[in-house]
Amino acid sequence: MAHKPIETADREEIRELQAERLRETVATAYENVPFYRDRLDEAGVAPADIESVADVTLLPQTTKEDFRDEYPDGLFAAEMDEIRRIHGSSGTTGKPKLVAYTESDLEVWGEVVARSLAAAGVEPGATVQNAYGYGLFTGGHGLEHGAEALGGTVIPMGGGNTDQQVQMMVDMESDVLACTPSYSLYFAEAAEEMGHDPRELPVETIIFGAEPCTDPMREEIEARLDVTGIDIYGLSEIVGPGVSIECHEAQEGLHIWEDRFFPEIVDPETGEPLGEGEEGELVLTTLSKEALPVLRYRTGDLTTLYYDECECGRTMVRMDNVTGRTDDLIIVRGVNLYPSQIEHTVLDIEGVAPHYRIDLYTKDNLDVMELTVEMAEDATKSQDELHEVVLDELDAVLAFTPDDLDIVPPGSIARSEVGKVQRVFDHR
Ligand code: DLL
Repeated sequence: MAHKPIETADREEIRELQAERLRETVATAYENVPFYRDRLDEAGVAPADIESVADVTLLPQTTKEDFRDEYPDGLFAAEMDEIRRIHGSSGTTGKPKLVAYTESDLEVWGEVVARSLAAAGVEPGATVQNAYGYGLFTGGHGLEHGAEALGGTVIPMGGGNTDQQVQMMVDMESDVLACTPSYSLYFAEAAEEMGHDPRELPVETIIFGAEPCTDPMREEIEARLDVTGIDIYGLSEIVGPGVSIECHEAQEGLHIWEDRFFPEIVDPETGEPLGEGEEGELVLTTLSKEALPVLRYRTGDLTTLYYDECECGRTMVRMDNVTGRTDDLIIVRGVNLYPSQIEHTVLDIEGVAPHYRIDLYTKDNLDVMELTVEMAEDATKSQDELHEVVLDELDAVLAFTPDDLDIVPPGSIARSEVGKVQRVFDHR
């Protein structure tokens, strides 16, 4: 059931609300953020030019470089005395992108995460064990606030301490585990080592996000822990977790909370808008953020939007699961590939565990890929047999084979206990 009536409103009502909020957002950005005033002036667009949502395309786009250039607070639209919270996304290099929230922003964030949890089938009274990291990262605090706003009980475990997490889940009978997809597998392995059957643990729903999860990976998580796995998406620049989530009824695409975030899909090369059903880069505009209004943010995440009806009754647009980013693209010997394509193909093979790594090198001025794939505990094929099957499958599905393929025994690939998993190691 929808948490808020707007989730099932008709398109016209949604469009009207979006238009009203878009006008306010552009006006706030223009008045309070010199960066946006300059950009809008350069584009020759005045806030009064924005009438309907179709006018969003008149607005300049914002990139992650803009966040970096405006570090620390150049994009903030509120004074420090109105800002109640700062978060940041670490990134792998350089300074974090800092993001800010007023009291009202925190309330909206709590509301969209509460809505997300409700869509995931989590009910008030549920015990939510939160294994997302706390600190500058938005995962821990975001899920906590939303679960409390829904009327749940939060166990703020944060990342890591897995033995303690398993024990806590058993002792407190946690219904929900919130964590990255890779951590849920780590959690299952640790539980097994502690003598538990992961399928017998109390958890019924895993709210996973913050990193991509292909279908075979989801199937593995759901089977290993006998849970429903729900994909939640979000990013610090826009709010944190809670931009969109799968509904438990359909588990097919993530409903974007369109009354708060306006989505578009653009061609990643040209930045030009693409039509419904076309895959491209997700671009988001905040519709009610006070401290950090963001116009047309180039997320770098690749997906597709669908406006058709969903069996859950929600009318809010759905996006496909994000399995790739524009900057993930690997080009080896002229073949363009996303790591998720390799993951999808390899994990579909019987006898392969959901653990792999991709190493990229340069040899004699050419890019070279080494793929390491772990065998499942219950694999019936030998290492050599799996080697052949994996190569054949990659060739058949992707018309690609790595320069080097290593099939390694169960447990050989290092697991990540905290943060986001890294599977691609670029040594070039
Ligand atoms: O990862 C927010 C979050 C926390 C989302 C907890 C879900 C759960 P950032 O650290 O700013 O914020 O990273 C945002 O992570 O642009 C995507 O590339 C990726 N990402 C987030 N959720 C998903 C997902 C949080 N469900 C970046 N599937 C985004 C795939 C995701 N990628």
